[in-house]
Amino acid sequence: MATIQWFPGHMAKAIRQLEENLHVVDIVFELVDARIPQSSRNPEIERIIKEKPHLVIMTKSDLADPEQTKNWIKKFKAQGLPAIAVDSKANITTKTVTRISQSILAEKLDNEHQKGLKERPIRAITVGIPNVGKSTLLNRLVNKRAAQVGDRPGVTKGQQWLRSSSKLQLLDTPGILWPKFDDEETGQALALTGAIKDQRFASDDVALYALKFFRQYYPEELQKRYKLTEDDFELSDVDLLLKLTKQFGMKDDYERASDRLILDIRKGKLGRYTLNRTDGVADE
Ligand SMILES: Nc1nc2c(ncn2[C@@H]2O[C@H](COP(=O)(O)OP(=O)(O)O)[C@@H](O)[C@H]2O)c(=O)[nH]1
Ligand SMILES: [Mg+2]
Repeated sequence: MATIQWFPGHMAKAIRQLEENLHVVDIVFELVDARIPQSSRNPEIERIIKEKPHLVIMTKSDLADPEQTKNWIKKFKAQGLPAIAVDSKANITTKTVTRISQSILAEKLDNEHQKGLKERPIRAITVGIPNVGKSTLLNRLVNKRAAQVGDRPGVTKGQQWLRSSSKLQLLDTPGILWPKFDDEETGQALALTGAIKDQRFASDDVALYALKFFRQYYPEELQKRYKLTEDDFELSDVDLLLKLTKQFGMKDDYERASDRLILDIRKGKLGRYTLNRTDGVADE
């Protein structure tokens, strides 16, 4: 996938499209990466979707630290935001998403029922930054049948509703949000998980960030994977990276070694991890 360059014009257009689509849905599924529930959020989202019911779906939870995921769900709830964690590859995901959507919208659906309106499926749109897992979740929810259930007035031309079940249908075009990375740590967290591929983030900087992070939060995984000794843990991050470079048989090519370390982490070779720690997030 080509890197998306976000220019103000792109952003404005994406927001406009999303705002149009909001008129035809009952609920917004905001996708965030469970490993970086804060860094993968676009801070504008709440302002854009306003009063529309809103469910935070933490994707890739199979890669995230389960304890942290639980805490994140609590944190979102404390902010008045219902949140769930999913693995989009798992079958159960469709049922989970449908059930929680029904419970969030229970009052609205009940009211419609009281008024004698016919039962109808919940209409939803997925939104999120590139690579957060929008297409994967959509495919899971529509079970690849990608059933088109016809045009509806107000839907941007060319868009279709995809049927998930008799209870849920989704717009086929997700809303794309841009990541915001004006502080270094957010940028590095996005780069380490593969959310952004941007030359502004040099591999060795990302690798050093990763080493520092894993030494602090998951030292055993780091030790196991690279057979580190106690002395290795006394080294500076830079010296540890140089040691790993030699260990990988890459002489002094620490950039290549950085790429290897980053790939190992993305693939989960160092276990499940959450980069945005709940203990570091201020309660709101
Ligand atoms: N492990 C895991 N990988 C996922 C999950 N959801 C998406 N992915 C992977 O994340 C990458 C980006 O997913 P994609 O759906 O294309 O993201 P999009 O750009 O938001 O549409 C792909 O390699 C997916 O296989 C998930 O729940 N678990
Ligand atoms: Mg996609």
